[in-house]
Amino acid sequence: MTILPLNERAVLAPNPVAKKLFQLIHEKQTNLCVAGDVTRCEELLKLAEEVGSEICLFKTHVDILEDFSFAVVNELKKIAQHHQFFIFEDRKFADIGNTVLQQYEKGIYHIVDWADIVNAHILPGPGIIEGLKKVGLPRQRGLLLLAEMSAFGSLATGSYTEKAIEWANLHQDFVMGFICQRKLSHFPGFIHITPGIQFADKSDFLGQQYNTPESAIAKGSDVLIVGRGIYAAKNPREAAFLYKKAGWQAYTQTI
Ligand code: S5P
Repeated sequence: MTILPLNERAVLAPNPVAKKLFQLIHEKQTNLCVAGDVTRCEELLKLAEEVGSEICLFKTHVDILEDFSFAVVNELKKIAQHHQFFIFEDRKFADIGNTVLQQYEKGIYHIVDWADIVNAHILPGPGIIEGLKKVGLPRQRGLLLLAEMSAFGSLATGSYTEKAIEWANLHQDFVMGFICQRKLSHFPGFIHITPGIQFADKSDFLGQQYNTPESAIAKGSDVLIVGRGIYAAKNPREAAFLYKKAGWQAYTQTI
């Protein structure tokens, strides 16, 4: 199989964030996403600043921040602008269209105001995509569908995964790709983003299962999400550099 270069995939991507993300990965030469799963705003901003030069995406779980205030997202946006990366709020929406639309736009977090990318489970049916799209598309945002999960015993397999691909195809303007464990679609405009990455592939004893950067890329992933492998490392900046290097080298061997 021939894999198109990222700048050509940027041209083919219908979603505006996917387009910019492919181009950024190509120019910055990094397919690394750091999961900033820390619980204090100061730690989150410090981590973003430390790893910013090595990443294309910074993934947040804004609802685990114990001292959340809107200032943190404003600061994060400044860091993202300075270091050139996109912000992905890992909200994993999972309700009916009318509810997720409000969760995306309203509440404490006003996610659509600052997150370039969010993700959603497809369990409630295609209405979840339509609800999020109403709010996100006019703001030029992108949606990733959770087509597979990294955790042991995940039910997102088989026909469930197939449905995610089918509904993504119907909403290519807003759905930019998948959270998955391998390449799912041969449409080059979709991006495949894979969590559960560590150099030492093992488990965390709470169901998480890890692949190495090399094995995830060999299975067709485009972007690798690393959480504890980086933020829990003695030196997160150095760890991010090493994961970036491994991910990028593995990618360049595929083209
Ligand atoms: O299937 C999934 C989907 C996601 S988004 N498995 C995951 O682990 N994630 C997220 O990726 C998870 O919520 C966490 O933020 C990150 C993995 O963290 P790590 O510390 O295990 O690398």
